[in-house]
Amino acid sequence: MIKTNPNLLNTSFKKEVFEGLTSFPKHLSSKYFYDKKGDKLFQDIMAMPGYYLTDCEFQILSTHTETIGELFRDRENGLDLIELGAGDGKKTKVLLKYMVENNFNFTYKPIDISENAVEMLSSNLSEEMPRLTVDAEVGEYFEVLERLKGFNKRKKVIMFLGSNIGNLKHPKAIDFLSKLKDAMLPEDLLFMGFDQKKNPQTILNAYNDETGITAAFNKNVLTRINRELGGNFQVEKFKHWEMYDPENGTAKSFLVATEAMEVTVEAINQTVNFDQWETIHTEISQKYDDKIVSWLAAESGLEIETSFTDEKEYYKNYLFRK
Ligand code: AVI
Repeated sequence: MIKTNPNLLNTSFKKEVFEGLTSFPKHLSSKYFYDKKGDKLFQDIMAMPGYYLTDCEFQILSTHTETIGELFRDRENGLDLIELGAGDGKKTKVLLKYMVENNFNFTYKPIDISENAVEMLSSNLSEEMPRLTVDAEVGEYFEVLERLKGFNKRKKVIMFLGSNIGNLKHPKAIDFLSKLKDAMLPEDLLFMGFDQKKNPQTILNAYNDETGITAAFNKNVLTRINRELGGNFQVEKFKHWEMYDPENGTAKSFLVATEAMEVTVEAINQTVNFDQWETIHTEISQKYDDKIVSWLAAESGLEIETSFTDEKEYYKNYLFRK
């Protein structure tokens, strides 16, 4: 059984779309990329050769499975392995398999904002790993964090992979990490992926593929507004634009209006005007180095216990304690 919070999404979607489209400059949150179509597009992104993040993290988890697994283990009372933003769980399965085969006493608790992703993962896991205990939940991270506090009966290991933290600006990331810290006990662990700074061209290529998958993913927020909030965006009149600032490590995605237009969104009772070349900022994908991660950890009251990287040192997984 998957638990869903009924008052999720629709009201906050409406509110945030109103706020974002009536601001200057305009913005929309990337968390609204993810509906059924957006989930599928993100799967396709993860399979693109240029989107190196997935392969790098998969390589880290596959190379260091035993070391990571044994750091997680509690032989006395077992543990709850809580994964935020679990997605399709492809990378986590390597660890789960090790833990099941080595008789860990644990429950896997995947949490994702996408009901569709959580359902697919749960049914897939029950087929692939029938001995695994899965207790899945649909929810937004910040709201789920509150509930994590009630989870204090045995060791918790919280996982947040995919450099999902990179979709938050630093102040929000610190807020998020601080809330995770508040939900943790001294024996609990936090295991997170952080995409690293690297050749700016490699980063730009990852977010600007020639096949147009990332563009379609970015534009999916407009398609959702059309369908769910009665909008009439002419999606093809927007151009996906990516930029990367190597100084601060921030990649930014935009939708740029290729001509002046008027868009109506019924649910928010608004007609929104676009000048030609006006932008909607939709996503940040922050890139890190050890200094930035240490700073984020210190600001949030966390300590880095250890870290793991891939062959090319494109990506790192850090293990934190409070
Ligand atoms: C989910 N998140 C970490 C991805 C990223 O790299 O920022 C989303 C994404 N956006 C474009 N490509 C992938």
